[in-house]
Amino acid sequence: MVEEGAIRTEAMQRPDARTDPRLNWFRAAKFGMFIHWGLYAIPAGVWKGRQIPGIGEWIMYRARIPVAEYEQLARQFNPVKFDAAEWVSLARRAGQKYLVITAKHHDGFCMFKTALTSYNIVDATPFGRDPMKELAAECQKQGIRFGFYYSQTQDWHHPDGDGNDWDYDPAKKDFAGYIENYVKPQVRELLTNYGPIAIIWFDTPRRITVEQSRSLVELVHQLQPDCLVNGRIGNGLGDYAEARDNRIPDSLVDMDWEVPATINDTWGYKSYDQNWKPVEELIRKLVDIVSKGGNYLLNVGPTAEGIIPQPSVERLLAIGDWLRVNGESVYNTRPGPLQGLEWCRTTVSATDPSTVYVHIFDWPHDGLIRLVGLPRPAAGAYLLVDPARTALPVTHQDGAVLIHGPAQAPDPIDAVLVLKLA
Ligand code: FHN
Repeated sequence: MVEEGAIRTEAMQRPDARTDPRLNWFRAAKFGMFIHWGLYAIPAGVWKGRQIPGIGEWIMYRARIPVAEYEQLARQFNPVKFDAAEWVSLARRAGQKYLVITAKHHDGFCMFKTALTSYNIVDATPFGRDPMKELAAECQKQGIRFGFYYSQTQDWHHPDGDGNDWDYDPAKKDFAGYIENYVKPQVRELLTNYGPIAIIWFDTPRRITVEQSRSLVELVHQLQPDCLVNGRIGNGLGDYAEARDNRIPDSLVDMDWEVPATINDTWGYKSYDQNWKPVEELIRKLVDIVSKGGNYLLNVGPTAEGIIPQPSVERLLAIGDWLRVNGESVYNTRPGPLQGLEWCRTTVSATDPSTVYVHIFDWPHDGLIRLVGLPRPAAGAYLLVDPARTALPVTHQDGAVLIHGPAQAPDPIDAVLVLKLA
C-alpha cells in the first residue's frame, strides 16, 4: 500500500514498467545528483533589493517579473567557473550513479542549444557554450548516467506555456500547440544531440492530458528506447513513480520510485539560504528511502559563476565516504525483511536473499541487538565497518535473533550489521 500523499496518483508508475528490465540500472543505483541551474542563479533570491520568499528558481513567478525584464539576465549569464569534469567527479565521489540537470525549468530559459528559440544559453549569453554537451561527455567518461529535467507544462517565457498570467492572457493560450510545436521538438533535440540519455525528468504535470502524456512517453521511447520517463509526465504513465519533493513515504512502496530532495531549502541557488541539513540526516534519509525501495535524487544549486556551493560539496563528499565503506548495504539492494522500526532499517542483497543488512541508527547501550520477525534463523553476523569481518556471537531466544555487538556504536550515524540467514 502506498501511503496517502507521499506519491501523488498522477505521478505513479505505469504498472507494466514494474518488471521492465530497462529499469534494472535504476533499481541498483539508489542515489543520484539533481542539478537546478539557470538564470535564477543570478538574482539568487533577491530582486530589486528585496528578498523574495520561496524556492530560488521560482523568483520570476513570485516577483511577477515581466518577460522583457527577466530576459535581460541572459546577457549577464557567464558562468566562467563551470567545469563539467568537476561536477561529474563530485557526483562520482559522492557515490551518485546518475545525474539529472535542468535543460529547461519553468522560467523557460533553455540551458541547451535549441533551434526552437534563441532564448538559450548558446545564443543569448556571453558564455556561448552548451554546458549540457560538456556534461553529457563527462558523464560518459566518468561512468555516470545522464538525464535531463524538462518543464513540459509550465513555461513562463513562452506565450502558450502554463503559468505566466502577468504577461500573457491565459484565455488566449494555445497549450496544445505549445506541446506539439515546442515541447516535442525540444524533447527530440535533447534525445538526439546528447548521446545516450538515461532519464527525461518531467515536472508539474498539471493540465497535461492523458493523450499528451502518452505521446510524450512514446516519443521518448521511440527516440531512445532505454531512456526512462519519470512519474511527473503525469496521468500515471511514468516508467517509475516520483514522490513529492522531500517527501519520504512512511512505509515500503511496491513500485520503482524516487524522492527528489534538497540539501537546504531551495533547488535553484539562493545566496541567503543557509539551512543546510546535517550529514547524519542526509545519510539516514538515503538509507530510509532505500529500505523502502526508492532512490534518492539529491539536489545541488550551482551559482551563476558555475560553482556548486561549498556546504553541498562537503556534505556530498561525506556521504561518499560513508558509502565507500557501506555501499554494499545500499546499492543493488531491495527492502529488507524488517520494516516499520524506529531504531533501524533493513535492506537485502538483490542477488543473495540470505544477506540482510541491518542499519542501526540507535545503537543499544549494551551492544545487544535484538531482531524479531526474521524469516529464517541467523547463521552469522559481522559489522560492515570491520574489514576483518570478525564474527559476532549470535544466539536465538524466544523467536528473536540476538547479536552480541560492542557496547560502543561502531558508527554513530548508521552502523551496518551484515546478517547471514541460515
Ligand atoms: O516547481 C518545481 C520546483 O521548482 C522544483 O523543480 C521541484 C523539484 O522536484 N519540482 C517542482 C515542484 O514540485
